[in-house]
Amino acid sequence: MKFIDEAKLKVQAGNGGRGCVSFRREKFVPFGGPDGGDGGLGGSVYLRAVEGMNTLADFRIARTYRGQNGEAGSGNDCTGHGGDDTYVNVPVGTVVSDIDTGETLGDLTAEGQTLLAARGGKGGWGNTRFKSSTNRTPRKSGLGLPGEKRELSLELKLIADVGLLGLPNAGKSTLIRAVSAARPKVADYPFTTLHPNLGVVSAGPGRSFVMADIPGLIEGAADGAGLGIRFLKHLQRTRVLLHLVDVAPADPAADPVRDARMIIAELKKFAADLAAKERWLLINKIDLLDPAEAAKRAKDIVRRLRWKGRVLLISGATGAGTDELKQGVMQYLDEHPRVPELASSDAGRPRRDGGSSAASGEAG
Ligand SMILES: Nc1nc2c(ncn2[C@@H]2O[C@H](COP(=O)(O)OP(=O)(O)OP(=O)(O)O)[C@@H](O)[C@H]2O)c(=O)[nH]1
Ligand SMILES: [Mg+2]
Repeated sequence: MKFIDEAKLKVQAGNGGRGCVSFRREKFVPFGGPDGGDGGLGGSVYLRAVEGMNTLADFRIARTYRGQNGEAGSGNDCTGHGGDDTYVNVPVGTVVSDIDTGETLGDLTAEGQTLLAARGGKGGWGNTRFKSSTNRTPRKSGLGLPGEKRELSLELKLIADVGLLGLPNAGKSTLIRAVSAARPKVADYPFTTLHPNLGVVSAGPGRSFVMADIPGLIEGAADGAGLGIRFLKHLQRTRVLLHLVDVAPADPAADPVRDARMIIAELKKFAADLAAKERWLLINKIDLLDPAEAAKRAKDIVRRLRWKGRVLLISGATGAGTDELKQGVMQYLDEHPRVPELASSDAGRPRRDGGSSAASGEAG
């Protein structure tokens, strides 16, 4: 399925039903009085995060999701039936904002989490409600209130624990294939990977984490070169970045240290928070050299980069060093639990100002 991480949609909650004007008419009950019931509540529209959806492709065609209208009230003090709510499924990791105000309404980060996107209109009052000592035969009733209407933008930021970073051909997809069941394409040309892939890495019984493989970065990515930095946002929710460096690049002119610096520079240009994240250096493809030579080159890379963080020598092709990597990452994740970015109570409570009047026009 096509990978899409930005989309727009409209939500329109149901209108409240109108109130009823009716009088009690019954044998032996003269002047029965008003008995018109209230209108029913309009159905609301909710967004709901579901597991197993990894793209916003379903929203490629912008459409309006509507709640059902409430039914009108009726005689004998019967309140109208409320309209059904509508649930729109979105992938876990979807950030929802209101296009008109630019306000972020919520961030659906957990399976089953819901967000009230448009509140249904209240039903109008039936004439029973208008009776008073001076007016015992009110012929008045309320119209239902219109349901809220909004235009929303959705942005998917995949939720992974670990992100892979590196030049095209650094071996990112090969590594995720080696440690998880994800099967992204691997080939010896740049930009084999065109969109992010997620894989679940098992590090022992009942212990696992999610790894994200994204397209390679090249110099000028922050300005749009190659596939640009469009996919870096999918690394923003990770807790560890694994920076892959090819220890023996095929191109003799390539300098792994210069390239690694370039990647770090692009990362900084994209977002400070991403550059400040825990980052480990993975010296990859060590199977191409004999162990002594690989160790020597790795030492040289670390020294020239003045790398202070964790360094691991691995080979995605043979699997060398990947067990240590899995265990190391798992331990780090255990020691650094995820901090919720947005309080989950924010979700499900959209802005109230001007909302229920829903007078805001349907833009664009
Ligand atoms: N010898 C050896 N070759 C590797 C290793 N890892 C990857 N390769 C080769 O390097 C080439 C690129 O590998 P990919 O996994 O597609 O690289 P990538 O980083 O995902 O590249 P993009 O998707 O283009 O960004 C392929 O020909 C792989 O077979 C390794 O550990 N050892
Ligand atoms: Mg790849």
